[in-house]
Amino acid sequence: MLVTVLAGGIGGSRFLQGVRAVLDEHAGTGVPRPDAHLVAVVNTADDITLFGLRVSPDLDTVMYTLGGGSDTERGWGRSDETFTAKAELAAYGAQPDWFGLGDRDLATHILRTQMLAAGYPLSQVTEALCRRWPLGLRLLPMTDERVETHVVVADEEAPAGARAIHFQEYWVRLHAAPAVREVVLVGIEDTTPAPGVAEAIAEADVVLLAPSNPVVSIGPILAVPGIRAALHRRSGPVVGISPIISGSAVRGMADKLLPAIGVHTDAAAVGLHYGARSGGGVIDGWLVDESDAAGLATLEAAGIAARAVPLFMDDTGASSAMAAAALELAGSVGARR
Ligand code: FO1
Repeated sequence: MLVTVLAGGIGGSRFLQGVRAVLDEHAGTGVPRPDAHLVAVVNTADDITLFGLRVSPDLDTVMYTLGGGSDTERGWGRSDETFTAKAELAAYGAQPDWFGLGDRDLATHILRTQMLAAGYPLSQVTEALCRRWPLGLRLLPMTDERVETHVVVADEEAPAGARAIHFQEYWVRLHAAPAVREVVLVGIEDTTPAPGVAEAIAEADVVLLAPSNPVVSIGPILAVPGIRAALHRRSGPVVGISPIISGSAVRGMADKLLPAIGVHTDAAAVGLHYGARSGGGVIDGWLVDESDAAGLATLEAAGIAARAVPLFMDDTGASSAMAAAALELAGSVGARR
């Protein structure tokens, strides 16, 4: 059974751990499923160049989390991390000093930058880095081409009263506090799906949209020319999981930026935003938390099969149960006519 998951970083990684656990064994028997394959197509629009190094936060978060090398408390970066190099850079007054570049993490960025400079595409760099980490899944960047999410925030001093900043500055330095006028995916129109992505979407028995940020994690993946069409064309089901529980984000700041695209911070509203495949959207099914069951009728009326299940991912057991519920919903939606 092949499952392809479109995912962002932290929320996506927790969900992928659940999907991997469910695919690794027939429900609870402990017997590994030999035919199970899992592919993660991960957002790269968070990527940033710092001190000449190319950093891919979502790819690294999935790689470290699924590979067992992440700091589970922070949710990003390496376990047993130190920040000596970061402190040294700050001592020189070097900017930016607001992004947590860990000493262990630097090894990943140095190798990625070296391989990119040698001409290897991001997908081959990712494949090489993943050889160190036993992921139990295939990790694909959504595209090999460069794309960056920038957000436009109000700024009295700026000429138009607004300025564009890199997503990481908005997310990390400004803690997603400023009101965002617009989210811009710089370069997205010149991207193509990375090798293996279109096939992973076409051939999967099930495609899942992880409970990641719909604007800055799932949104960029859907915006890569060709990926929406691949989702439309596939015969098997596409099922999404709401990143919003009773009006707020499950983890991190998945609710942030929804106002910038005019979507209410509500589980059903996000499902309607993705839209039913029968109506030109990208999903057939949508999982909401039990506390959001009131939205089920609206989703069904829009052609989206909807279920209300516990969606709080406080441990791998919880995310396994969510993954199982998503696969079950996919089974009941079945192949499109
Ligand atoms: N997130 C933070 O809130 N603060 C940081 O200093 C930070 C550093 C960082 C370094 C490497 C990396 O791979 C991720 C890092 N993140 C940090 C997380 C990252 O900004 C976000 O998780 C994603 O970009 C959004 O999903």
